[in-house]
Amino acid sequence: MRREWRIAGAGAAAIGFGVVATAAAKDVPAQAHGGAMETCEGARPVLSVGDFDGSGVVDGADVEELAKRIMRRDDAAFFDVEGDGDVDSGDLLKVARSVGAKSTPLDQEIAAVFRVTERYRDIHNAIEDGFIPVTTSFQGHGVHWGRNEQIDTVFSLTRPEGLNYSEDGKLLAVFWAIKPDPRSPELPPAGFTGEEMWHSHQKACFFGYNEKNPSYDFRMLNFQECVPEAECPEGSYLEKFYMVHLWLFEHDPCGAFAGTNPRIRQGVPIETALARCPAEHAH
Ligand SMILES: [Ca+2]
Ligand SMILES: [Ca+2]
Repeated sequence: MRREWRIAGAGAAAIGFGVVATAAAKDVPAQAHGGAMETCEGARPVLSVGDFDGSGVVDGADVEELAKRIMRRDDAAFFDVEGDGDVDSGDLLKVARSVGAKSTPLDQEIAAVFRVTERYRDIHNAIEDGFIPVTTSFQGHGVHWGRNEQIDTVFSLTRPEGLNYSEDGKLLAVFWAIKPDPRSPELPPAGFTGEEMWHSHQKACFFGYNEKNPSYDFRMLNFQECVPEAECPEGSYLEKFYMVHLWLFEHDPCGAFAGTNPRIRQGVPIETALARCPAEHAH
């Protein structure tokens, strides 16, 4: 288990991330409008009420937890019940006023995901659990990290397939990637309760992905859709998969399950992943 820790802790990768982050943030113009980087307005909190522990109701424990987070200057979008991009006294007031309010099944599912993924805010824990970078850094996404194993047709709420990190290793989101069920390949997985937010990727090639000898440098990786299987290195090709993000850590003004996050400006334009697709292909 310590093998991968050693790679991550070796210094080169971690220092490299920081350098790239600075350069990319300066040099790459932000795409503020249209396409994958649309601008969104209005408050869209992750949770409908501040039942952070998923007990079913907003209670004193939730107020106390939020107060602690504010003291620690924790900025996880999960705690931003106002959905305005900050975790502050406004959120605390809102939660304190809503004590007694019941959370939805979706709120409780999201809280369960937060409980199991918060430890990945330390990227070394992700590496220890077998996550490796699988794409380069994309605007609106960051770097996708996946578990070093084959994805399957099963949605597991508390065992997500992947994590989105910024170029300098800040956890942004959690994602699930699921192969189509052969019995109903045109339908996305059932997933969360009462949400339709899956998108699909076709003929996807993860260039540079090497399950046995992974690279921890996202700059060595690329991801493209609409690639003929014969042109994709063995073990790096997926005919089709469904995917959904959950922006638990980096506030997404387009919603907790939005396909992209306009606040993530660093990285290459996501459109480059679709360069080989027919023009009508929508991300
Ligand atoms: Ca609670
Ligand atoms: Ca807030």
